[in-house]
Amino acid sequence: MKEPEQQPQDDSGHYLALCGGIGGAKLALGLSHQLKNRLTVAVNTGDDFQHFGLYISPDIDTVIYTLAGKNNKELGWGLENESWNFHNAMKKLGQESWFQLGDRDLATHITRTQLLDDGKTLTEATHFLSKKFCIPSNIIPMSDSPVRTMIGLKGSGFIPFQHYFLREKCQPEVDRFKFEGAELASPSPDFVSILNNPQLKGIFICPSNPFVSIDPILSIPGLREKIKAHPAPTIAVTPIIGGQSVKGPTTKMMQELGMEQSALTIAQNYADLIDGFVLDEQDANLKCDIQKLGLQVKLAQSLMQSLDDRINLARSCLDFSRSLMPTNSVSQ
Ligand code: FO1
Repeated sequence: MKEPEQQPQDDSGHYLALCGGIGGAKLALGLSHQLKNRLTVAVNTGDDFQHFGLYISPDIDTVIYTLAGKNNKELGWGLENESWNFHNAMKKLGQESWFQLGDRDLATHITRTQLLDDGKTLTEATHFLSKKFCIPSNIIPMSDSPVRTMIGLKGSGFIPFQHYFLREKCQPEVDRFKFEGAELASPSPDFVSILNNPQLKGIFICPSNPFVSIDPILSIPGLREKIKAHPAPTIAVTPIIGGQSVKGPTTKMMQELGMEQSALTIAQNYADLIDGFVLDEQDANLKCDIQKLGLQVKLAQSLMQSLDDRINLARSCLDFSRSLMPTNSVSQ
């Protein structure tokens, strides 16, 4: 007989996770497993762009596919059991091939583009796709307005995120970032309502790249202040273990920006926003320095290789969050 699923002790209250792509989505999956419809995942849309006339929202796709258990486990992005006939046919026609669109994945982009062309918002399109993938948690874009992450190259100008990330394979040296359109953007409607919901019991910053996954979310006017002022604990989970990013260019960027490549730098980056920091057990030697920033620290096994790892880290985060909740607002 299947073991009954272990539930968090406190089964009321809602939680919010701020999330980028692959690394963040792993924790979002663990949280979704525990919280189901009591979780809202606000996703970075700074990577969004148009390709072959289609609106692509890479981090939303990664979060939807991951929470549906249908992500491509080898690639980390895209759908499982993918085929590449469209991509190969386009290549034969001499089309750009640095950004691969799988045959099954294409259905997502065509559907999203159609919904947007029909006048739906990105929130509505994301909701439609999440429901089709039977996801119980609420996945929302950070904003319905365009905010585009632009990467500043050393000694040169800015290029769009996907050009840096895939076409240039993160090779150029970076020295600044900007989030085009942020000043005119507002948080998506569900983002505003969850932050105004008295049932919101905890906010998590997933282990995503702080510069190009979380900062675009926090660049939306008023959000940082709203999160800061919220009584629910805000907890960041380290994307760095033993001085290395688990995936992606986080530590390469830190080095190019002249920052020490450690979890301590990440904690310093978020210090004015968060109450607690989840540090990998391997980095226990940094605990005191992070506490000196005025933060509570939880040591955890933060490398998420299996589904159990994702669920265990989510449980640690939820326990930590509950322990930081002001006593008079712990839900019954
Ligand atoms: N990542 C890659 O490494 N190569 C690709 O060709 C690629 C295509 C792609 C298509 C749709 C999609 O939703 C995501 C895709 N990604 C691809 C992932 C994505 O570009 C990045 O992982 C994120 O933007 C960074 O979080």
